[in-house]
Amino acid sequence: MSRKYEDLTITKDGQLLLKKAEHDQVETVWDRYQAQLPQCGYCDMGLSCRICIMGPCRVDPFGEGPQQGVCGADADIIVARNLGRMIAAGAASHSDHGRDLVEVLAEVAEGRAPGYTIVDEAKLKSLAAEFGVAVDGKDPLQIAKELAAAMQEEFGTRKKELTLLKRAPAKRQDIWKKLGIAPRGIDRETSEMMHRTHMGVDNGWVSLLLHGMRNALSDGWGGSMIATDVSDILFGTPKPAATTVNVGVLKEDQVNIIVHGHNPVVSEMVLQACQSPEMLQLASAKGAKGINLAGVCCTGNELLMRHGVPMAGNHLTTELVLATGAVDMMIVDYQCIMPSLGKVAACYHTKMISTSDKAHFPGMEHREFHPDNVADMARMVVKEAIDNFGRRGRVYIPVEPVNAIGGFSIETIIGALGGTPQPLIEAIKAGKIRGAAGVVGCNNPKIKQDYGHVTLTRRLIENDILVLDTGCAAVANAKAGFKVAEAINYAGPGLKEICGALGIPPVLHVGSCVDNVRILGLVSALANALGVDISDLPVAGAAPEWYSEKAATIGVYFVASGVYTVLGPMPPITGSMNIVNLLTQGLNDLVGAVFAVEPDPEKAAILIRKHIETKRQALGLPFLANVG
Ligand code: BF8
Ligand code: SF4
Repeated sequence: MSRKYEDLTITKDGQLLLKKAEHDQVETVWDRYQAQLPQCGYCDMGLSCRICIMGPCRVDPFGEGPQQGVCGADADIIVARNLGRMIAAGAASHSDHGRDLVEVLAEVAEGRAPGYTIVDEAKLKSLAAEFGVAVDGKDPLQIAKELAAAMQEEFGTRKKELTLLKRAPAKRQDIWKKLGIAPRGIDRETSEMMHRTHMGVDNGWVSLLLHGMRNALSDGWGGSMIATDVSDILFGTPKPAATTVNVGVLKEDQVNIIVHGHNPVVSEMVLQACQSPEMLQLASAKGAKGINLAGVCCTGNELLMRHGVPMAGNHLTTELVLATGAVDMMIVDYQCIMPSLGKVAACYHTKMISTSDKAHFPGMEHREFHPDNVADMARMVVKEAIDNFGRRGRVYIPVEPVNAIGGFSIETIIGALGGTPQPLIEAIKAGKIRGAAGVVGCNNPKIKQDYGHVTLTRRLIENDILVLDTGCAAVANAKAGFKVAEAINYAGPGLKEICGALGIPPVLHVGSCVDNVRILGLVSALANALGVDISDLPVAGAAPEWYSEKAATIGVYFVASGVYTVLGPMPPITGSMNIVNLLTQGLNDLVGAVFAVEPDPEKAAILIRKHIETKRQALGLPFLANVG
């Protein structure tokens, strides 16, 4: 295929490795995307339904063909049901990840998870207190046992509401109660969404979307929040640490192991194994200068945040990183792992290992990791990676890595501010920082890789808007060089002054996708300090290149929490103008925030800046009347 690599990705490593992949006749996500064009217009608009076997059905958007499915569902019902199921899948993914961590915590408490410990005891205790678990006089393992049991309860039916909703400002909690969307149980809301969207249950597009918000909130203030907090308890609450990013983090003279996926349960143990003297000795005996563990996607982000482990790339780089020929092993857990990876790896010497009982892939060897065997399994696979080092062919690592700082948990951000959000509030009030934006989410071959994230972020910081980022957006911004102290030179004068004084970059890496809840934590702290609701703050969210169901769920819980959110790619909703209008306008009356869709990041930046100035004006703060 003849094409310009510059049209597919803004990254130098991506462009060079795409060329290499083409030379090696390796098919990538961009080739497969091309082969799918034109994609189905009905599906694109959300107008096709395959929920039952009277179908599949579709509604004609031009009014000429059928306007109802076999069951009688019209465009509004079909679009709402499809969106509802998308939200349910996203919530289920994050929340199941959270459940896996709670199970590890329970096993640690019982002494059945050798290798894991309680790293952040203070967080264990504060979380236990939130869940009503008495901590005085108890040893940490006993607290962990009771906390894990209390958290497991959250997943089922609690009848009232999730414990962590209390972290939201009181005004926000009231809105959820009034609308009847305060989530009751993490699994319950997902399960109810699947029920409601079965043929012949909920056929009200408004009630379906309201439940969609309840379902998404069960992730944001439930499953994902638990995932982040329990990860911090088990592996440490992140602190700023230097790291490096892009494919250049691979080392020609070392054993390169890549971890991919989301749950740090496996990758943390792989890291320990890579650092063990026994493995380092083995590597040296095989002629390697060391063992270089690097990450991609969110498992990578988890390790980057807590240990400064280098990051080889984000979603669309996951195949290309293998095309370097330098990866001796890729170890995957779950989510966002393209099923093509085994096939790509087969063109090189890379050994592919899948580790989760719930995630199997073609072309990978399956080694199931469980809490009781994980330390042994980690050593075993690292040893295999070392053995594989000698099988390498020619290696192509075409770029130098870029420096970055990660590890901005909310505790760290507040700590950097001197222990209270007040200095940030003062800077916002004075207009030195106009506001803050969360830039989050994926890569998607429909958008030039990283262009959306990097362009939007550049425009925001230029205009004195502090950016917090997560997931693949965070990796994109790190590759672009926005995460070093010197990056204040990209920022506007006010943001430059504040970040310069604090010694932090203008773009703060707050973690993986489940860590978007850290952003919820920060906006709650700001709102509480100001005595307002989240929807009153000069803040916004953006997912400029999103692709996944999880990202859809994050967007919905951001909006339902009061954060105006701009999506790059259009969700499959344009088949129902009722739904488009509700999501982009009507929700303002219900939750005080809406979605906007704007694939052009230059224009998305203007939308966000306008929104932030409007909120500043409403708060009685100095505002700019003419933006854009
Ligand atoms: O959870 S940002 S492509 S890796 S879904 Fe996936 Fe999207 Fe990346 Fe992380 Ni999040
Ligand atoms: Fe068709 Fe209705 Fe079945 Fe959907 S639920 S496939 S619209 S009959």
